[in-house]
Amino acid sequence: MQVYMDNNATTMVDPQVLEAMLPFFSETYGNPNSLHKFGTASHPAISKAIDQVYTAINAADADDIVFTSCATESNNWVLKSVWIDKILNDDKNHIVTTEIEHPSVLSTCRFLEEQGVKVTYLPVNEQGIVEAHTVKSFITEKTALVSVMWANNETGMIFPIKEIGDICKEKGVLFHTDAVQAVGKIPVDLQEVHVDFLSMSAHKFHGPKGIGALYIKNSQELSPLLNGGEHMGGRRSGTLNVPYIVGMGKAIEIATQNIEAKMADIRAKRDRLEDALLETIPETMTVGDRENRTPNTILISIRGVEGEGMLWDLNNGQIGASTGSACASEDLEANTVMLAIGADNELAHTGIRLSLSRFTTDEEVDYVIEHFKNAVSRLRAISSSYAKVGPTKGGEVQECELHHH
Ligand code: 7TS
Repeated sequence: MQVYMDNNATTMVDPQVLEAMLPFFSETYGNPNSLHKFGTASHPAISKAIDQVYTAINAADADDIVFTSCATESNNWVLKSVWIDKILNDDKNHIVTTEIEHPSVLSTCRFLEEQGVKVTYLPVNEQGIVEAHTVKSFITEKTALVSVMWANNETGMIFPIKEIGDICKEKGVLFHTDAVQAVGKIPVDLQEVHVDFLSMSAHKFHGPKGIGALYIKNSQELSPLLNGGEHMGGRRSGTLNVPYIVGMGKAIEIATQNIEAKMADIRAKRDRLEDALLETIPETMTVGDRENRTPNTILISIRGVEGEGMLWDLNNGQIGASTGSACASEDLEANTVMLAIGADNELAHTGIRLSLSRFTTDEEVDYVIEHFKNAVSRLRAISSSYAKVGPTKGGEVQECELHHH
């Protein structure tokens, strides 16, 4: 048995999505900008995909959606273009974000700091989120943009986006949210929530990699990141990737259809897995209230067990998991989100992220529970830090600064 439990890193392409994409490689392959039939033949499929995307997030208008190559591009676009439009060409100089954004936001902010922009990185509370009043207290006259993720990739914790959106609207500050981990996992309704810019990525909801989108409220002014041949109305140049656009449309439609039922199903499996691990393995804890987490995510910490050792053991057992985000897993650093929420350095080296999908089965959950328990026993038996400290409280789950169940 092989079990993929790393769906926050990427997901498998749904076979129905692949099927929808296939005709657009070698049959309907014309450049949509061409005036002949080969080109125009793809127009209905592109329009349909745009409709599928804007409907899925309940945006007001098809014109509010622009396809990009990935969420990294969408995030770079918003941050760099707000810098150009509002900071270089206006009198603002400040961006508010959080300490635990994805690197595509954080490293862009660091780049902007080198250009002289002031950036506030808000710390998260012990639940791993930033509260709306904290955001409010850091907005000044000079603030051009607030950028706060909808849900965190490592913990699954959901940020108070509605409240933050209301504050930004009231203060007249642009609001961007990286909703990569929210779209397709939890309801995202842009009639309920005020957002100026929202980033998303198809490969997180069973679409292909290398295609994303940016929602731009009321298709407002935002300088292009890529200048070129006036594709997408000049907002994002580059020949449209028709098969991937079609795939993204199909994927978001499927992911958001009956989302409540899909969520309940994944949540039931996730909770069963989480309960089993917490109940049967002493001194483990998970980060953040379940009710306020995306229903597929667990970030579990196992005292005395290095995350990398655990990943290696799981990998030997044909289980794919992560210590945090795959983007950062090449360096053996402590989990930054766990540090941010107040874990000590030792605990922050023990985080394992398990992320399920709608394709995860009960048999897979059973297999992971069994293998996980055995892996922890094996690794604790050879762990110097665990031997030194030893099981505390006679093997009871230990109280500590992190939340546990
Ligand atoms: N934003 C968030 C919140 C993400 O989780 C990711 C990918 C991205 C942006 C980048 O998206 P892309 O379309 O450019 O690929 N996150 C992860 C992860 O958690 N583990 O591997 C990749």
